[in-house]
Amino acid sequence: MSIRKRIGIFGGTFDPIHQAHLTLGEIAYRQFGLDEIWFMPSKQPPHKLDKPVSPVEHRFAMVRLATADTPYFRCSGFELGLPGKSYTANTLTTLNQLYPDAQFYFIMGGDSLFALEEWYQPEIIMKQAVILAAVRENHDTFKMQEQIEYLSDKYEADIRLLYAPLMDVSSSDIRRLLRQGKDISEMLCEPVERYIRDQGLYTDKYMGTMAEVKISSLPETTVSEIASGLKATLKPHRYEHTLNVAVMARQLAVASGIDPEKAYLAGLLHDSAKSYTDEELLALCRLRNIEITEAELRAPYLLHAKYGAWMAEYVYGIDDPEICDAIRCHTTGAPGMNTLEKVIFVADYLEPGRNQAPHLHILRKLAEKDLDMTVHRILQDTLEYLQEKNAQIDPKTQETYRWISESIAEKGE
Ligand code: DGI
Ligand code: FE
Ligand code: FE
Repeated sequence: MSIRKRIGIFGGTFDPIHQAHLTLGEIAYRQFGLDEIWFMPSKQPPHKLDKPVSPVEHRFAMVRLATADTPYFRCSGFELGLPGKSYTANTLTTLNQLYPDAQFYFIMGGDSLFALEEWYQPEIIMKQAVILAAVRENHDTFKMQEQIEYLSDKYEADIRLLYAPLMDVSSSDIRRLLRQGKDISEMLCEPVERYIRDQGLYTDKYMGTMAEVKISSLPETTVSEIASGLKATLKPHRYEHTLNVAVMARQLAVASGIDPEKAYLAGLLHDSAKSYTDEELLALCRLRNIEITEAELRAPYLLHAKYGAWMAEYVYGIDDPEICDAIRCHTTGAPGMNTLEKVIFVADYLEPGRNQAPHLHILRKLAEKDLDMTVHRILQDTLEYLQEKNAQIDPKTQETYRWISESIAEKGE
């Protein structure tokens, strides 16, 4: 029997996260023998004056503080990293794609069971996760049992009741009490309470300026979320390679006068699809309508570059096409490749953990001085290596080699 990791997903606005949230997570963890609970703050909803929601940076920071001391709790920016509007069905589908060895348990309020059919693609939600419906311990659950039976029959859903103690705490109460200057220390964990005080959240003054608060993306947390996503999916040596490529790409970018942080992100994500087998890569590319060339059909591992570009955009929420392009051509190169693409191509080959290829020492010195020459030499060595191995050579690798040879010759004239 395979041992699947059991992960509870607890999404919400968490404005702010409070004791009842944490208790519910704790109970789910115990009652269902889960391995981890991921608290997932939701994206910023469109700004509404009557229902203001604190900026996602604050909500995320509070969840991070509240989960820090419990080893099986995790603050996850997964949903924040997905493009477009958040739908539970999409989030769960993507989670299952990214963590094929996990069984997800989706935590929701019991009352929501009666509205679940109106959610976006309820059949997908119920297929992708076990549903844990929270009910108060002493609550009469007869109606709910009926609804569970109905949904289970109709959707082949696996729905279980999550018995939570009666706790009279809600985020809106907490916000109101804070505005009135009341003591709410019982309802929040200490670091969250301190954070709210330090940042002056939920005071009248703060609510009054909500409209001006800039809703920024989360650069640092995005990077750390990407890194933890990669760490969870890649083998340790591959993850280390990824970090090495990111760091080296950043250095090369500085030397070449392009944006170092962009290079870092591209380096970080370039091999994100490396955890898939050849069969999986073929299947996933077909699923996403990604074109598969003859060469890729014969050597499907080449597809990790294209599929990695897809994952960067749709799984990790990278909306910069240049980053995705650099990932897409990192294995074969591409005629006409730009500086960022060259930087990733070179860093991938030369990062300090690599020790198999010939001429590494010379090439590492050359890379800081002449990027084009380095790309040229790497392609030369790669083609030689592939010929020796009698491997199928992707015409794109050859085209890139011809192109870079010509462009160096032109430069020399
Ligand atoms: O994913 P990495 O191992 O970090 O590096 P990569 O994406 O550059 O992949 C390296 C492998 O890809 C290496 O074994 C050489 C191979 N490769 C590069 N160009 C071609 C190629 N394999 C085939 N079949 N055809 C190519 O044109
Ligand atoms: Fe690669
Ligand atoms: Fe690589």
